[in-house]
Amino acid sequence: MKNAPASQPSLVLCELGATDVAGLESMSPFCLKTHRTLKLAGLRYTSRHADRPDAHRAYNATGQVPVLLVDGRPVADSSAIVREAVGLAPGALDRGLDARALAEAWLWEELADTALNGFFVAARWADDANWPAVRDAYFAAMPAPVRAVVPALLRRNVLAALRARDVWRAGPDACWARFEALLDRLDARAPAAGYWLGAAPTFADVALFAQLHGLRNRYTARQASMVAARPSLVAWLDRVDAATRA
Ligand SMILES: N[C@@H](CCC(=O)N[C@@H](CS)C(=O)NCC(=O)O)C(=O)O
Repeated sequence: MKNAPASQPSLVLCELGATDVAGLESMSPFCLKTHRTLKLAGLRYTSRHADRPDAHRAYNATGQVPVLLVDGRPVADSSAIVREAVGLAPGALDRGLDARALAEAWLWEELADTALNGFFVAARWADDANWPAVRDAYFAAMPAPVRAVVPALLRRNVLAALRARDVWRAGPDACWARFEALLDRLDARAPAAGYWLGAAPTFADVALFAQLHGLRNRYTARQASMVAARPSLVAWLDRVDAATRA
């Protein structure tokens, strides 16, 4: 905990359950981003798990996770949590960044949370090859009669949202061609050594990592192999993983 501030408030991360994937703290990329942000910042925290995101609605009117309770005060939205963590552990998440690089770090964070996340959601919910395993993992706790109906209805809503986001509107082939083109550019941009914006990892690394690393498991095997085909990107992802895991 080399970055740990001398004293810190109590931090409770309201999130979903643990996963059955080794080294993956959450199936939610935004919760994964929050775990790795807090770890990189050297901040101690505990988790409060729930089966559904809206179980934490008392702390976040949108019904989404993550929410971080800071001495009991709810901070909802992973980007707001990053800003909070930057304030709690000065320098730990934006080390070495001047004003221009700091602005760029937020732009990368935005790309991760919006563009990359669209493909992430499509991989989990829209890709027919992945859906059966994703459905079984997400809805295992649901009673069988409800499980026969509700996941399909939720999937229909998520697909409608993905079409509205222009992720799925032109169909699967166009979606995955765009994803591969984006991966190619990220692979070409990935640093040969060090981290996305320099020698030290920053919140930009963590945000990009969360949306890409969260795909590198059996639930999204097709997209995992797309990422695996980009060696510079994979080497950087592994460095970020090592730097933010402890
Ligand atoms: N902008 C939010 C997005 C959070 C988000 O999409 N969380 C998902 C889980 S990965 C969720 O709660 N989904 C349920 C919903 O949107 O109703 C953030 O950065 O925290």
